[in-house]
Amino acid sequence: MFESVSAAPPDAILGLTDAYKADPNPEKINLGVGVYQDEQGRTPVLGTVRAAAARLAADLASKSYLPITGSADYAEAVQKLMFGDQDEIPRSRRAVTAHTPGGTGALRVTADFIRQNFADATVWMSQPTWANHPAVFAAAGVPTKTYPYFDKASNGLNFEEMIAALKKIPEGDVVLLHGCCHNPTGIDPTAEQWAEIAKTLRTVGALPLIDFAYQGFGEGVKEDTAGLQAFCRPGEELIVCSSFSKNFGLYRERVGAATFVAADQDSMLRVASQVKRAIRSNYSNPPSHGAELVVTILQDAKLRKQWEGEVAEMRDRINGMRTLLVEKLAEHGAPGDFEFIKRQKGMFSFSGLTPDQVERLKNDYAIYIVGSGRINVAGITPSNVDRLAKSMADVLKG
Ligand code: PLP
Ligand code: TYF
Repeated sequence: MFESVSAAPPDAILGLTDAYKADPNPEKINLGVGVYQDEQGRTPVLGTVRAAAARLAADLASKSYLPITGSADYAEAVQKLMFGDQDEIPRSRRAVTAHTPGGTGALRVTADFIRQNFADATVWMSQPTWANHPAVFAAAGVPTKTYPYFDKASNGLNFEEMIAALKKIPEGDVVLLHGCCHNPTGIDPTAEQWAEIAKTLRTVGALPLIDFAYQGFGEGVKEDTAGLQAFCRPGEELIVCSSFSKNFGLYRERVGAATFVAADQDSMLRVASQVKRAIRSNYSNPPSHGAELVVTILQDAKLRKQWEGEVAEMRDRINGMRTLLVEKLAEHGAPGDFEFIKRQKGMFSFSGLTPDQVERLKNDYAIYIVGSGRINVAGITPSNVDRLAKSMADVLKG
C-alpha cells in the first residue's frame, strides 16, 4: 500500500535545519529554527536544570503513570508562574491546567477540545503567525481564519486594522494571540493595546486563546505576563497554551501546559472532564521528567531566583545582538533604516528580507533564514555578526 503514498513537504522551519546540517561551508550560519544559542553557538543545559536533574536522580520515587492532566504540583507551579501575584484565578479554583508534551501538545489538546465542544467555532490567527499554528488546528478539523497584524510600512503593529477585524468576529469564535514575543514578527501590543484587544473580545463574545511560548524573553518573567493579565478578570474565560521549551531550555523534554480558565469551579470541572477525554485518545498521559525539572526549580526559592537570572542572561544576549546587528548593517552600508530590529521582542526579528533575498543568502552565503525573512536573533554571535551584516548588506544592495 505504501507505494501510493506521496511525499509530504518538509516543515518550513525544521526542514531548514536539515539543509543547514547538509551544507559543507565551514562559515555557514543557522538563523532558522527558534532555538537559543550562547556566544559560542551552543544550546546549553541551564545550570538550574542540571541542579534539578541531580536532585531528581537522587530522590526518584516512581515511574508509574501520571494522571491524565499531569501532576497537581506542576499545575500549581504553572498557574503561579503565569498568573503571578494576580492570584484570583488559582484561589477561586476555576482553572484546570493539563501538563502537555510541549506547547505544540497544548495547542493540539486545545484544538481537539474546541472541535469536540464548539463544533462551529473558527480559530482566528494573526497574519502572519507561527507556521505550525494553522497546521495544528487543521489536523484537528478546526477551521482557521486570519486577522491583520503586521504593518510592513512601519515594521510595527497594524493596530487599527487588527481591532477593526476583531470587532467583526462572530460570537463563539476563538482568537489566538501570542502572549509575548510574537513569532515571527517580534512585535507585541502595548499595555493599552492589550486592554483594547481584551475589551473587544469581551464585547464580541470571542474566547481568547493565548499562546505563551516565550515568557521571560521579552521584558522579564513577570513583565511578560502583562498581556495575559488583560484577560484575567473575575468570571472571564480564556485558554493559555504554555511552552517551557525556550525559557527552561527543555526543548526535547517536551514540557508545556494547556490551562483552561472557566467562569467558576463548577464549569471548570466539566471542562476538565472534556480536556481529559481529548488527552486520553491522544497520548493518554504526559511524560514526567521535564515537568519535574520545572517544578523542582519553581518550588525552590534559590533555584527559582537563579533561573530568572539565566532567563535574563539569554534575553540580554539576544538584545545585545540586536544592537550589534543594527550597528554592523550601518557599517556595511545596508540601505534602509534598521532601528526597528532593536524594538522587536523575543528571539525573532522580521527583517524585511524578501523570499528572493533569503534564497540568495542561503545559496551564495550559506546563511539560513526562514522564507518569511524571520531571523533567529539568538543564532547571532559576536563571531558571525560581521559576516551576516555584510552578506545582508550585499543582497539588500541588489
Ligand atoms: N508556539 C509558538 C509561538 C512557538 O514559537 C513554539 C515554538 O516552538 C511553540 C508554540 C511550540 O513550542 P514547543 O516546542 O514547546 O512545542
Ligand atoms: O518557530 C520556531 O522556530 C520554533 C521552533 O514545527 C519550531 O517555534 C519550529 C517549527 C516547528 C516546531 C518548532
